[in-house]
Amino acid sequence: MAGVALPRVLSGIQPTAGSFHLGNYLGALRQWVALQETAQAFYCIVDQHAITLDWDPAELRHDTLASAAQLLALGVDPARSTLFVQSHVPEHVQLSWVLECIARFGEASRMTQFKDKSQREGAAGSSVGLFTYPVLMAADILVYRADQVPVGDDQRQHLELTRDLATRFNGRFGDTFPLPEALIPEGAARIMDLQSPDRKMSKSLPPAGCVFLLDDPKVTAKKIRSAVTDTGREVVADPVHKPGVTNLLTIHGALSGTPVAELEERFAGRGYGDLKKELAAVVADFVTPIRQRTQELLDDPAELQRILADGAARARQVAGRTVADVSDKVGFLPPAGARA
Ligand code: ATP
Ligand code: LTN
Repeated sequence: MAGVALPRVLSGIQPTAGSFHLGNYLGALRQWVALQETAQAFYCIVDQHAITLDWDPAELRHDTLASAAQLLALGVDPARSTLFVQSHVPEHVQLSWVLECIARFGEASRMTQFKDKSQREGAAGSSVGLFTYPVLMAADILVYRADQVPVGDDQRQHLELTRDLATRFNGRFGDTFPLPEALIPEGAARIMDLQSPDRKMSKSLPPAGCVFLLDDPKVTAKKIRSAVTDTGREVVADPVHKPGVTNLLTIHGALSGTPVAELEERFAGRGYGDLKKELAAVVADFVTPIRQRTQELLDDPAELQRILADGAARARQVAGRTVADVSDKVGFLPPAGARA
């Protein structure tokens, strides 16, 4: 690879629960780990995005550390990737302000995630931060001039906004940002809730439908046993008529590395109960070492903080250069004594 620059990758995850779930892992985090081999990766725990909905400060602090521990346990390697906390790198917010001033109110209003997440309080009662959330996400990406962004399917629209903002900035101020591409996995881009298979698995829905990585495997087995399945008895993938069974097959296939067609053959003539039992075992095998490693890492919070501080220092070097360039291009007067 001598002489060939590695693509730059950035992604983020919110520390909004004590544990990540299978949707996060299969939709995004699994790609984070794989991409370390072929890219220069920046991975960010987006605590500033986590305060766009109501939050508890003590929980946020705990969940930020627990997120770092899980990412390391899943295989993010701080020697190869830059792992850090968003609020430790103030350049994200600095760039975000500039992008807010070139983003249009109309385009931000079209974001479907805002429409979904503002449903509870209504648009009028939601925070302005929830509204501008996608612009901060664009800044997370563009401040590293990232080429690729591994995310689940629900983030497609935010990536399009990011590309639109980058294009507009480049058009007005000269070539500054590459246009980042979303890397969305085939097959497992949208893992569905076990209780409501028409909705994506999410920590904001009731926990019965969400398989958390740090759940005790006995709890997970129960959630899988109670998963909503469909009428009929055949174990076949059919997203329209059998969304529940299809989701279980997708999770099994993605975790065990078995093509869904092969699973259908294996379960021919057997019922949903057999599929659920086997899936519970597959999930238990996967989470057991991760739960253990996460706990070991959480037992030494000082070491976790050291890894995050080191990551933030490395991230700031790159982000600082972008903000200096952007500040110059948009006409901010440099403070006296600042180095050119
Ligand atoms: P919430 O559902 O509460 O909004 P979240 O579970 O989506 O939160 P995020 O931090 O917003 O968590 O997402 C982290 C990553 O996980 C993103 O790349 C997102 O696309 C991906 N992701 C989240 N849920 C799923 C899912 N059900 N299937 C596939 N990918 C998902
Ligand atoms: N918006 C994303 C989380 C997120 C992100 C990012 C993902 C914040 N900043 C930058 C990729 C790149 C979400 O809700 N899942």
